[in-house]
Amino acid sequence: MAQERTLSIIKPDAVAKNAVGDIISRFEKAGLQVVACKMVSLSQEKAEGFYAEHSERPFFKDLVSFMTSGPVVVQVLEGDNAIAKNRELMGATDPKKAEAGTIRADFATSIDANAVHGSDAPESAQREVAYFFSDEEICPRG
Ligand code: RTP
Ligand code: MG
Repeated sequence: MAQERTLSIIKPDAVAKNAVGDIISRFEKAGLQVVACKMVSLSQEKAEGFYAEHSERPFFKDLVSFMTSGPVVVQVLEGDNAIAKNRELMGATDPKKAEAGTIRADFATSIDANAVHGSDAPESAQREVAYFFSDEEICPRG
C-alpha cells in the first residue's frame, strides 16, 4: 500500500473539550504517524482560503465563523493509505450518521462542530498540507 500524507485538523470544539490527546492517540493507534503538528488560531482569511471550494455553499459563513472561534491543532499524518484511513477514523460529516467508535461519533456535537477535518483525496491532501506547512516543518519518521 502506498505511503501517503494527509492533513488533519482538530477543530475548535474538540480543542475546547480537551480532546486533542485522545484524538491524536487514535491516529497513532491506527498506525498513522504525526510528522508535523501545531496549534494555530485561524484568521478569517486563512479559514476562507482553506474552505474556498465551499464558498458558494449556504453553510460557508457559519463554517468560517466556527473555524475561527478558537484555536485548532493542524497536523500532517503519514502512513499506508493515510487519506482514506484518516477519513475512516473520522466517521461521517454529520455525527448522527457517523459509525460508532469513530472520532466524530465520540467527540462531535453537530454537523458544524464536528471535531475534525481530513483531506479527502491525494490532490486536496497535497494542497492542504502545503497550505499550513513548509517543507522544513515536516519531519519524516522513516
Ligand atoms: P471536512 O472538510 O471539515 O473534513 O468535512 P467533510 O469533508 O466531512 O465535509 P465537507 O463536505 O468537506 O464540508 C466541510 C465542512 O462544512 C460543514 N458542513 N456543513 N450544514 C451543512 O449541511 C454542512 N455541510 C458541511 C461541516 O462542518 C463540514 O465538516
Ligand atoms: Mg471536506
